[in-house]
Amino acid sequence: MTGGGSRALSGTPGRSILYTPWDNAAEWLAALRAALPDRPIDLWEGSGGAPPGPAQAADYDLAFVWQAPEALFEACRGLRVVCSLGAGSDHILRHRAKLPAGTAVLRAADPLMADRMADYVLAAVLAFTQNHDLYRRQQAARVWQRHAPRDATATPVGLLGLGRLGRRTAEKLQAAGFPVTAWVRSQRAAAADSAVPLVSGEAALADLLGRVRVLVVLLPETGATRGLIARPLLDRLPHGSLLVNPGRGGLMVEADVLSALDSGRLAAAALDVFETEPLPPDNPLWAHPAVTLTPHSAAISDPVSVTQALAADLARLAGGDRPDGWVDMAAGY
Ligand code: NDP
Ligand code: OXD
Repeated sequence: MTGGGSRALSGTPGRSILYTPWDNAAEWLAALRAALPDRPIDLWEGSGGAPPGPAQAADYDLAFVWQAPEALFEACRGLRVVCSLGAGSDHILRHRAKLPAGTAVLRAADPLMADRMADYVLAAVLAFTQNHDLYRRQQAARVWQRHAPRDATATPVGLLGLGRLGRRTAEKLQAAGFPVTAWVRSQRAAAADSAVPLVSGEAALADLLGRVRVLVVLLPETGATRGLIARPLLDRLPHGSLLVNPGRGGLMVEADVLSALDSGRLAAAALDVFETEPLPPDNPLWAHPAVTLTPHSAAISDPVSVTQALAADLARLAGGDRPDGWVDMAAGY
């Protein structure tokens, strides 16, 4: 299972390269050096490092990246393991043709990130059931008028994806009283997760959509999920539903989400991810009154917590065990 990755990481540690477009590259470097004290780690150009020469680039066997440029994968021909600084791996897999054969891809399997995501979703769902948007508008107009909340037990939630983040999210929603049903690719998790009813397949998804009031999207973006959140699917939701998408922008057709909002099919949408990020200033989602928009910040990666999770997974990989953040290249997540 671990293939070239486990061979590469046993024996003398090689050099590693770090690429992050975020403004805290120094924090990431310090966290990685603390978590992997035996490994020399350099910063790629653009993260504050100097451009490596071709010989130096070929020396890197391990990369830590978020949204790295293609040039990094073209130059680093000795890579055996590529680690995502986030939970998603799509930003690496889009360069898969450039990865040396047998390269292992790991993503951050960090419990703190799962908690952050669960809090983001719970906050969005509670804002909907507690009429926060309506009261904010009333406050601006100095209107004193009460509205009954939607009770949690009467607000069924459909959760697309029950992976590491989805599981924690389901737990927090259930603890708050929301009935949750999850849609997954296979039924293989069913036995291990009797606490959350699971469905899979297109017919079950169509049926689920008719029964929920809130749709939460926590899927990876793959060939099978891209563009899924589009008009045919949204039209199955009851009028006045809530869409929460912290999964990926490419999962939804933005024009369809806008038209579902305008028609009232969706009463509100909490969106954290977009087809183009940063979201262009002229995108109509910015100004839509029923949209709560955040800048891909639902589960921000914490440098210390993420690097500790990755270091633990690299040790598993070196020992021949399956890492928690193992990415199945065939499945695409
Ligand atoms: P996992 O890989 O752990 O889980 C993915 C889930 O999606 C699994 O339950 C899987 O089903 C399901 N799935 C995948 N493909 C399909 C399909 N074709 N049909 C139905 N279900 C499918 O992911 P995580 O929970 O860790 O994260 C989910 C996503 O959240 C990430 O991929 C990333 O895009 C996004 N994310 C966003 C962040 C943000 O700040 N906005 C932060 C971190 C992640 P099965 O159980 O059968 O395998
Ligand atoms: C992601 C992340 O995968 O921020 O989106 O970790």
